[in-house]
Amino acid sequence: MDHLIALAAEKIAAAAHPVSFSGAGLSAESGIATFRDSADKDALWANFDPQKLASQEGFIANPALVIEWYNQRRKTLADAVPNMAHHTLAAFRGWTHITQNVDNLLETAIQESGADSSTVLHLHGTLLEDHCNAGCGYTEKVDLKAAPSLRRCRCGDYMRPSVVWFGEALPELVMQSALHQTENADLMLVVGTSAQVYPAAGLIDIATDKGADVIVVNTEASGVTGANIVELVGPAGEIMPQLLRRV
Ligand code: BJW
Ligand code: ZN
Repeated sequence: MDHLIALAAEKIAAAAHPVSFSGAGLSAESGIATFRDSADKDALWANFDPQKLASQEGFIANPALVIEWYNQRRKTLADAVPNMAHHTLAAFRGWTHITQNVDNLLETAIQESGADSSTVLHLHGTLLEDHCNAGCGYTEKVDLKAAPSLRRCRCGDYMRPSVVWFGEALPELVMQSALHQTENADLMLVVGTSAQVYPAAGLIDIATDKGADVIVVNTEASGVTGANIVELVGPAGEIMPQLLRRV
């Protein structure tokens, strides 16, 4: 493992346009449940049906249930703090951070380090905001500790979390920016994602296909090999600080 960390650190130090691409595993050590980590007994999709809770059909069938489920997750997030993996990404100054996560822990870590957190691109939206389900354009910031129950927008339709459900398009400008950054990247650090959900996971394919170095940090080995891929197996909160020390 030590030689792999050294190799990955060498690649990071040499990169001119590095980006990170993260998923739920990045926030797992902050107490935020993953979706489909087989080692995580609290993994969300092991205990809840994604079609009922993270789809337009599910919301229409039982909007109050969906809002209450998101509000529970918001309460957990309100008490969570960034872990060493977030702090390590924050220390990589000048990077673009593409994330599938709907929490704000990476921004918090970046702000705590004194840097500008607008470099974080949220492909699947955020728990910190609601918008009108009819798409009238109305949005509201949400207090994580006191998120409102099911309520209506001023246009009459329901308000909902500003996250991307299955079957919905990713925010267009964010996706465009992530694509642009990935196409220009010479290194992608992939942290804590099962890379099963598209189009987000397609960014890893783009980076790999164009010959960028790809460093994967995950508790489970993916088995993917290639000349440009370095896989670091273990908890991100332990591996990432080791990487940083070597860069
Ligand atoms: C650690 C660790 C530690 C643990 N350290 N590592 C068939 C084939 C291909 C595609 C499709 C298909 N059928 C349907 C689709 C499309 C669908 C899709 O990809 N489905 C797949 C599941 C098959 N995609 C969509 O529907 C997307 N939209 C779309 O395609 O739109 C088309 C369209 C175009 C134009 C107009 C209209 C429509 C939208 C996808 C939205 C995903 N939404 C969610 C929920 C967000 C809201 C919420 O939070 O509730 O996003 S689902 C969930 O998965 C969430 C995540 O961001 C996303 C990715 O999960 P992630 O982050 O990878 O987490 P896990 O749990 O899967 O993995 C964690 C990893 O961490 C594991 O590998 C662990 O080992 C590791 N780990 N602890 C390091 N400490
Ligand atoms: Zn509205």
